[in-house]
Amino acid sequence: MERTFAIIKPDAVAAGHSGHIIAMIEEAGFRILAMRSQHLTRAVAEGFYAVHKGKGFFDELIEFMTEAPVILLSLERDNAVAQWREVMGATNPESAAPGTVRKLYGASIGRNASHGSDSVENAAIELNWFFRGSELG
Ligand code: FUP
Repeated sequence: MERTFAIIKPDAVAAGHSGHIIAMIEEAGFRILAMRSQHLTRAVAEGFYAVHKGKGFFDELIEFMTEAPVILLSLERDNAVAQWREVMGATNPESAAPGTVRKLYGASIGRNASHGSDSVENAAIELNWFFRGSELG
């Protein structure tokens, strides 16, 4: 079993798509270990995306991620990191496969409806950034 970290981003939550995205997660065989809604502060969003600090899209990314509440999830299944990235689709919704979260609900590379960790190592870091050990079981 493997764990990954997911965010249903402000655009998808505000548009009322979180229910369907959670259903997609469950239909793809993930167990939801932890889940909550949170309106990210600038400090939390900047810390989470620290790796992108200095890039041209950073300020826009932080504005977007703090504009409305998100849903944070800890997900478990075999090969969870790669499997969730497959359900999400490519970063840019234009290139995402049909039926993926980003194809269905993303508007642009910036406003792309969801986040997923890109490695098992980063999943552990990101889960620890948002959840207490006692919440993760
Ligand atoms: P991903 O792992 O698919 O979330 O993509 P990245 O880690 O490359 O990017 C993180 C977030 O930065 C994306 F979800 C959206 C934003 N981004 C942009 O806005 N423009 C870019 O050119 C690249 C990323």
